Amino acid sequence: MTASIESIQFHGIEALRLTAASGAAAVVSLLGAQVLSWITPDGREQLFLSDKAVFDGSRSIRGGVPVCFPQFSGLGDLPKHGLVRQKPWAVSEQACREGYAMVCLETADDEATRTLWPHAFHAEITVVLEASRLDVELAVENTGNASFSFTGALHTYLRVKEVENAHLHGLQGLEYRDAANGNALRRDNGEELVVEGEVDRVYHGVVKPVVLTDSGRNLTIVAEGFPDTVVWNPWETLCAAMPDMERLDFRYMLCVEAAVARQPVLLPADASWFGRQTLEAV
Ligand code: TA6
Repeated sequence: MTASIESIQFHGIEALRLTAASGAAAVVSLLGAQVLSWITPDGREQLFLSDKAVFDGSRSIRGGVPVCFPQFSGLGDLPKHGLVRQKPWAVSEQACREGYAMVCLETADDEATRTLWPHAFHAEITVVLEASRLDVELAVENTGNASFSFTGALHTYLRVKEVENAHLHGLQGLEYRDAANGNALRRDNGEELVVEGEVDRVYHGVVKPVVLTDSGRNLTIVAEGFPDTVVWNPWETLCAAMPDMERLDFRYMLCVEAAVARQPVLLPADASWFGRQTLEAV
């Protein structure tokens, strides 16, 4: 099998399907530059995508890897998670080489973004699919003539068979902001994180890989350029209140997000920044 990229319609929107020589496949939508599916060579879907997700651009697509920029969550006055989740992005590059497939999508400031955030920027998402591995990279360039600062995230929704049986390793000893408990600053003393209720944590200074173990599957999650890792599961009550989630969907998802949240990035004019999240099924 050779690697390939084809244009497809996915839930009625424009998207690209990437296939790697290993048999792995991924779908990336132009709306939001969002990875919506990632299937490893064993045929297993690794990402959660809600059956009630909305694809008409009126809200962000619930699942996959939403891109949050220039604001993570409610860390500022902008709409939650920033300005680019519901934006149409354009394909700027695509290539298949030596068994892997790669696409780049780009967007920039426009009248709508400048009304809310008066800065000139260029943003690019690069997705590389290779063997059992998926890389998603966000690059931001300040194309204006004054500095700006931003926060952001790759808000990855991982699919799990049963969240209570999933274990996250690699966060022990780290400090986190507990958004589910009044934003208290705490330290994680547990050997592993098992989700048994609402979890909404921003872990700081994550340098080691985080490993998700779930029904016989190990997924290694490595971030570069993103110093924070967010772990989110809305649990029963919040999930039931979300119009684009099924009542029991909280059991089948766990967000492990590569984020820059605690310390915003200060980007001078003409400067660039990038951050990457690498997921690898092992
Ligand atoms: O990243 C975690 C978080 O900020 C949670 O607080 C939760 O609200 C989630 O993102 C989803 O946000 P959304 O705007 O997509 O509903």
